[in-house]
Amino acid sequence: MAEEKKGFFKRLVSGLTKTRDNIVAGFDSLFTGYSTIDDDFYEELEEILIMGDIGINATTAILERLKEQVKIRNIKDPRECKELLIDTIKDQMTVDSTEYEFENRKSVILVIGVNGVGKTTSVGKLAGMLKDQGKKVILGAADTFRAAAGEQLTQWANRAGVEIIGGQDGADPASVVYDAVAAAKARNADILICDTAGRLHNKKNLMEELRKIYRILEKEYPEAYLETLVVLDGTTGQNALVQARQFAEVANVTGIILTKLDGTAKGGIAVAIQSELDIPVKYIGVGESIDDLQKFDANSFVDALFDIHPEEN
Ligand SMILES: Nc1nc2c(ncn2[C@@H]2O[C@H](COP(=O)(O)OP(=O)(O)OP(=O)(O)O)[C@@H](O)[C@H]2O)c(=O)[nH]1
Ligand SMILES: [Mg+2]
Repeated sequence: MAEEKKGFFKRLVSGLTKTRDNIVAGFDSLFTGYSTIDDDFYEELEEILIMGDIGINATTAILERLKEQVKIRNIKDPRECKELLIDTIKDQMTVDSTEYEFENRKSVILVIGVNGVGKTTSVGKLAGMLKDQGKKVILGAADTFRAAAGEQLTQWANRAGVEIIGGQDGADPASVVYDAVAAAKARNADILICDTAGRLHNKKNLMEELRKIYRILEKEYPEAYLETLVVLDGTTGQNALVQARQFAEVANVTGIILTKLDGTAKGGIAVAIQSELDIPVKYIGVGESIDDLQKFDANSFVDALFDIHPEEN
């Protein structure tokens, strides 16, 4: 690579440009356009938040909190509200560090989601990240449905420098998980990450498949902590919420990986997911290469959204 790749925060800032144009531009005219903080001001703010995919629950919570603080601090100038708003959004999105417990324990991460959202890519990136932390990682190629899914994951395993346990196309995904668990135990792996096939359109099959996988994990690997991450495509906006809800109905979803935040106008969905579903966004993806995934951090996400660190640009 001729030019050194930009840091993650910078990639996030540039990735969120369209989202920023979508939401934050409205804020700026709001904060400078009003001379007093009145009902009209709040109404316009509400509209901007909802139009920015932030969701009804989060919008309501953010507004309540803001109104309360404006009163307590006796703020009169709308311009003084901006920082308060930023802090309120951050509070709304903060993920407890205990949510990453699985990174420090013997665990299995099951990665699920609909077609093409970035499951396999995220599994590869996650493997690279955890390996860099000194963990022994094994991948389970439990997508035996789509042709060449195993090959794609093998390439990621090579990039990350981790071992992969694969099945043949058409094999039973649960039997791949069985083999992967046996390998994880034999090699004393810290983390087993299982890729799965993307298909929600057939809910009954998916439920059946997940139930079988969970049963194997429970029986063969009870000592491992189980983390189920749903991958959502950040460019799909409200649709991502619908998908997350559907997966939460069939699996014990413990977190979200939100991908493709590079170049979407709908990044506000990251705020919505947490408050609408009460499931934390644990990782975000901002590109197609191995270092384009990071733990979600509310502070840097909101700072990137508002482009708060101009000195780093
Ligand atoms: N720009 C961008 N592209 C991404 C990101 N994550 C994944 N992709 C791309 O999205 C496409 C689909 O990614 P996959 O990882 O194959 O998705 P999948 O969910 O495993 O797909 P299926 O297994 O077919 O259901 C690929 O072209 C990836 O490179 C991201 O964060 N940003
Ligand atoms: Mg895949």
